[in-house]
Formats: sequence, C-alpha cells, structure tokens
Amino acid sequence: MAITRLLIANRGEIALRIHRAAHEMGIQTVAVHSTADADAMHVRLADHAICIGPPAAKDSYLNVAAIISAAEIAHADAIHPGYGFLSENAQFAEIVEAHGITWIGPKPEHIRTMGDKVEAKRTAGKLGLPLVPGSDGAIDDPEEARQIAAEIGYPVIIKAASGGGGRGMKVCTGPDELETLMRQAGSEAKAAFGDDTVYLEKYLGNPRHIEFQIFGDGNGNAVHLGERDCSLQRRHQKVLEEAPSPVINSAERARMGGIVAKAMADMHYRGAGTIEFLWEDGEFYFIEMNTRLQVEHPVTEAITGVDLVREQIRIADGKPLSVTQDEIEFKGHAIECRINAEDPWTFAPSPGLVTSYHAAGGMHVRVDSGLYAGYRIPPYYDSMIAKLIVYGRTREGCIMRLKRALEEMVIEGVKTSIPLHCAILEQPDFLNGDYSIKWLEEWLATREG
Ligand code: MV4
Repeated sequence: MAITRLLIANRGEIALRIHRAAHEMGIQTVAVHSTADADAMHVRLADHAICIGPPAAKDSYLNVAAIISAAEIAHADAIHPGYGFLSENAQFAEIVEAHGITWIGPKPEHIRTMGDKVEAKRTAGKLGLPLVPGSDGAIDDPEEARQIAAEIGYPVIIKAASGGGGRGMKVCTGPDELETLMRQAGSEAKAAFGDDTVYLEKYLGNPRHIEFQIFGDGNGNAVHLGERDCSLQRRHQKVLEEAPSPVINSAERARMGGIVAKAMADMHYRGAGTIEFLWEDGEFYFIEMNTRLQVEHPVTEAITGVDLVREQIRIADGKPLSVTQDEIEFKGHAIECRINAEDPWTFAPSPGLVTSYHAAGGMHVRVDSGLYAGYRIPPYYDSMIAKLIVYGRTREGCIMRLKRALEEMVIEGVKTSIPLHCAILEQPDFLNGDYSIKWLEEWLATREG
C-alpha cells in the first residue's frame, strides 16, 4: 500500500482540491487533462501532467482506457475520481482495482447498489433508515400501481430506478393519469438511461433537502459528520449550501446521525458517502445515497475541522478513521456559494476570458477555484468556476461575513452568479432559514413577474 503518486481523474476546482490534500500528505500528483484544459491551474501545480484527449468529456475525462494508460505511464499508484465524471462508475472502480491501482472511493459493489435507486431504497430500508412511503421495489403493472397509490394517497411521484438528479420524475395527482405517466416516465428513463424501471413514492409537497456526510473504514466502523442543507437549488442544480441546517438541532443531529452511521457501519461501507433525505414536518425520509465526495463538502470541513479529502486518501490507503464519533464536534456555521460563469438571472452560460480576478480573503473565508487573470473558461464543461465558503460562529455572523466576501470577489470578463448570491442574502426567508426546495424557483419567478 502506501500511496505515493495519485492520479487526479477530474478537472477544475475539485482537481485542485485533491492536489492540495495530496501534497499536504507528501503524495505526488498526476494531472490528466483534455486539450481544452492544458492551461488549468491544477495542471500547472501537479507533479506530472498527461493530456488524455480532446475537449469532449467522453473522449477525455470519461475515457477509461486513456486514464488507465496515463496511470500506468506515470506510475500512479492511486486514482481519485473527484465528483461527476467517473466517480460513481462501479465498472471503472473495478478496472482501477484490477490494475493494482488504489481506488480512492467506496467498494464497487456499494457504488453499484446505490446507483440503482430501487436497490438503494431496499438496502436503506433493511439498514433501518426511514423511507418515503411507496412501492416496495420496481413496479410495472398499472393496476398494482393504482392499488399502492390508493393506499399511500395522492399525490404520488413516479421515479426512474436509474434516475437521480431529478430526471425522469412525474408527479401524479389521481388514478386517471397514473398509467399514462408511468409509461411516460418509463420511456423517458429508457431513452436517458437505457432502463425503463420505475418505482412509486408518496409525493412530498414542500420538503427540504438535508443530507448527512458519513465516512466508513470498510471494516464495520463508521462516523457521521453532521448534515448539510442543500434546499436552495434551481432545476436540480444546487446554488448555495449550509451546515448545519437551520431546522436541525443538536439532539436531532445526534439521533439521525447515529442511525445513519450505524447503517453505514453495518454495510461495511468504505470511504466518503452522503445520505440524502427529504425533510418535512420534522421527519426524515431517505431518497438516495451518493457514493462520492460532494461539491459542498467544504461546509462540513468548516464546522468539523476534518479534511474530507485527506480522510478519503487515508481510508483508501488502509488506515483507520482519523476521528471517533465522540471527537467530532460541530462548531459554528458555514455557507458555500457556488459561483458559476453564467448570467445571474437567465442562467445562460458565459464562458470566455477572465480579464481580472481577485479572490475574497480574510478570516474564515475560503475560495476553492482554479481561476486566475488571463484564464479562458472553456465552454465544454460545467459552468461552476469557484466556490466561496465562509464560516462564522453563528448563522447571522456567517451571513454578514459572506456578504462582505461576495463584495470583495472580482471576476471580470465573464458574467457570474455573484449578483444572484448577493440578492438571495437580502431575502427575509433566507435570513430566517425559512426555505424549502421550491423557494428559489418560486422567488425567481416572482422577481420576473
Ligand atoms: C421527491 C420529491 C418529492 N417527493 N420525492 C429530486 C431529485 C431526486 N434526488 C429526488 N427529488 C425529489 N424527490 C418525493 N417522494 C421532490 C424531489 C425534488 C427535489 C429534491 C431535492 C432537491 C431538490 C428537488 C427539487 C425538485 C424535486
């Protein structure tokens, strides 16, 4: 074991984040990049850089053969997939391991199980996590669906087993539309994921999205690092995340966190994971599990002091968890603003040349970004170009500091979502912590009209 050279199978701010953690551990890094990313910050900083293909992700960041070849050529002994791209591809994880390379991620079988939402729900239920009432597994008979829907009550939601990220979902308000919507959901899922399996759930009308961060050592030990509230989103894209959730107190955190950690210990989960819940009227309902590091992990780092990427690398290297549950303390409040290169109100992408750049700074202000003045944001990838993470002793203090930090940020040459964040921070509902997953889209609609 003992990782000495880590290949970063990703790009952008997360590639830089992984490089930083590795170098702080004395581990060399190998950047693999597309031709469009030759001038990326993490490519300059990495010890070795290998171009693996043209801009299109399918030819570069999703090109398994090219990435494995690069690992062999550079003598990398570990691969970190970041988020997105190949991070939740169980087959890629298996191929990495088959080449004798350390996979910095969960066991492939667990990636596969959680990738199938029906299997994930069944597993979560067996492990004692509270579920949204619904069909017990996949459903294809409309008559059976009508029976289940009648029992749980309308509205119900039809979801694709291979879905996630909200794709292929249909809300159904009564028995007359059920069969048609099931067919639609099935054929949309077939087109998008090659699998028409669907399942049924009670539709929650106004929930919050609250997720728990967990870590397992793969041998039956696991801890939770509290929750993040990710309810502020538009079209299934998170905009701003915070920890702790404004609606969860420490007793509830300890109770639910305990249930989640016990479940992960029992399944012998390895590495970082996120258990997603919908939360409504004081109750948690499991919806999905993400078997990867998440974009919003820094807010958890800010309130716990645990370096999540370092922890991932340690666990992959066969080391025990660096903290016990008793040692994990939740202190203060953190908020992350995702800064995208896009129009703040139309959300139209705005790639191009960054003519000037200055990152906010000062106490408790963190900017995760590979930006620099003169960098050209390529048009081929996700529009997120920076994350601003701010910590404060209280939520109010955190928000005041976040406003100050947003004022300091300078990104010129492209449009960014900074004005959107500034506007959100003026809204009474946000200041009161009074928002659900619908709030942002509803507020944006009223602003226009
Ligand atoms: C739901 C729901 C309401 N009721 N399930 C969307 C993405 C996928 N991860 C699950 N999603 C939802 N599932 C039931 N039974 C509402 C959503 C949902 C949502 C969830 C989390 C964050 C943002 C969302 C936006 C719209 C719908």
